[in-house]
Amino acid sequence: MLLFPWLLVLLLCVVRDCCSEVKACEDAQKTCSVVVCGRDGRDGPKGEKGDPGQGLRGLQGPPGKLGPPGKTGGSGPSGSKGQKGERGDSSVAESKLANLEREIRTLKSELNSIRKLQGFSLGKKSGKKFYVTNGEKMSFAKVKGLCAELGGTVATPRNAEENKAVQEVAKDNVFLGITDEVTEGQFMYVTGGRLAYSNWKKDEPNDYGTGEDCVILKTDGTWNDITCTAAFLAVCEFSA
Ligand code: MAN
Ligand code: CA
Ligand code: CA
Repeated sequence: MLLFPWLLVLLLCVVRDCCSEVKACEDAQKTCSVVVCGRDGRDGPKGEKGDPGQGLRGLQGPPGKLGPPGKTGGSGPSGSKGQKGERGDSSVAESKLANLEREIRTLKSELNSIRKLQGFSLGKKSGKKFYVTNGEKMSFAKVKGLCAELGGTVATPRNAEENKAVQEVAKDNVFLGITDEVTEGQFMYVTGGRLAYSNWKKDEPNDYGTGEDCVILKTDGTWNDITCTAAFLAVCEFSA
């Protein structure tokens, strides 16, 4: 009979342990998807990977290096139309312009008449040179300057016909646009180029005395080399 109370105590202990394990197992089932309960059971299979933790993230690193420039984008849409500008004084400018145009037309017409009259008075012929004199005598340098000022050159006959034309314009000895100033004995046109025609008087050119580098057309139509500083008639040449 003494054995009975001990067995009873042992039985109570087993029941209590069993109940506490069942309680723990029930708690675990609330948080875990798979819980294998049982006393001294084997380890269950590995659970699925959990969601990322909620712990503190590391500090943000420094910004990376600048990337290569991107491609130029297409042009954007055109902007909206601007406001209407203030009224200009174009009407004033337009009337001034119209007046100037009228004046230019009148001047052109007058210039044309003057040119015709001048050509007529000089016996100007189309495609031919014409020669003009002011009747004054001066050094070769002055003749050259005067003719250039008038938009012409010093009279330079390049054939017998032109030589005759200069002779008729001038009733005195005339400087021609020919010198041997560059190379002694080698007469050239002052406008450039070697002599293509000449009408030297007998025994000329002779570079007489201290030297003669300019040329005159004498009244008889022949040429003589003469000093450039002497004064002779100025005759200028223009292309018709
Ligand atoms: C003067 C000048 C010279 C010319 C001789 C001719 O001295 O006109 O240029 O050569 O006469 O005798
Ligand atoms: Ca000479
Ligand atoms: Ca001479």
